[in-house]
Amino acid sequence: MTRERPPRSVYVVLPAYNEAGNVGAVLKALERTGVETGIQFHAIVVDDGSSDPTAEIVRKYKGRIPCTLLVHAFNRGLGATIRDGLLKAIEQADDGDVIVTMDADDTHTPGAIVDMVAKIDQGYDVLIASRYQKGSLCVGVPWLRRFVSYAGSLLFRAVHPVPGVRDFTCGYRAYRAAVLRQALKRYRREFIDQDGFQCMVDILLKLSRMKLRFGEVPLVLRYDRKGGKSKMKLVPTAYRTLLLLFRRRLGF
Ligand SMILES: Nc1nc2c(ncn2[C@@H]2O[C@H](COP(=O)(O)OP(=O)(O)O)[C@@H](O)[C@H]2O)c(=O)[nH]1
Ligand SMILES: [Mg+2]
Repeated sequence: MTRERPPRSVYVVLPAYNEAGNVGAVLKALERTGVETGIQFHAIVVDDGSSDPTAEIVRKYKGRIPCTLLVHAFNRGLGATIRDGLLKAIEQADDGDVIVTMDADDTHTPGAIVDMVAKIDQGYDVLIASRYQKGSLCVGVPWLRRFVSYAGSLLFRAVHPVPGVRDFTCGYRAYRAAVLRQALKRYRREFIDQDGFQCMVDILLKLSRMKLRFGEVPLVLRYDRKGGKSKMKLVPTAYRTLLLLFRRRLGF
């Protein structure tokens, strides 16, 4: 007789700043993927002081997919948003659950979640949807952005290698919930203490000091579907990320 795997939930943290035009499509895609795969999704949307009706759109989807909505009274930036979303996910998840972070702009397709969850079942702890794996596809990404990202990847691999990781900056990831809980115990308030987009790199570098198994799955990035401009400011983010890389390499 085959033993049934106990039901496991996947908590999806969605940082959202003025994503009223996109977040509904993301929640719909999660709902559809849940029906197709049997994965129990629970969305955690953090509306970071949006001036558009992001929160209202999310409330409309609450009956269709289990969903927690956190709202910042004013715009606090991606670092604080990811922190609040991850803390809520860690609070709600069981150790055997999976916690995912994903953009709310409808450029990340949920298929990668299915691949990442399968890898977690194989024994991996942290998975990245990577632009640098066979089978990845990036549609509509401006060339300068591609170039800076790739240069960053090469630099990270040379200066602060993490076995199994090529894409250090992509925010689309899956973590075994127990691992994030462990990291929170180890680092406490310092676990997620970077303000801007560099918070994602920082989380990865901190986790790399723990004995964990890292892996990647191919990313399909549909930048052509992005409604509105990127909120990531390339030059300041690249500068802060570089600074962080060298600080962490030197051990502080
Ligand atoms: N909370 C918060 N989220 C943000 C902010 N800026 C961007 N985001 C969200 O972070 C994710 C990444 O931003 P995005 O514009 O897609 O950057 P890109 O994918 O790097 O071009 C999206 O889900 C945004 O809604 C911000 O100031 N605060
Ligand atoms: Mg995006």
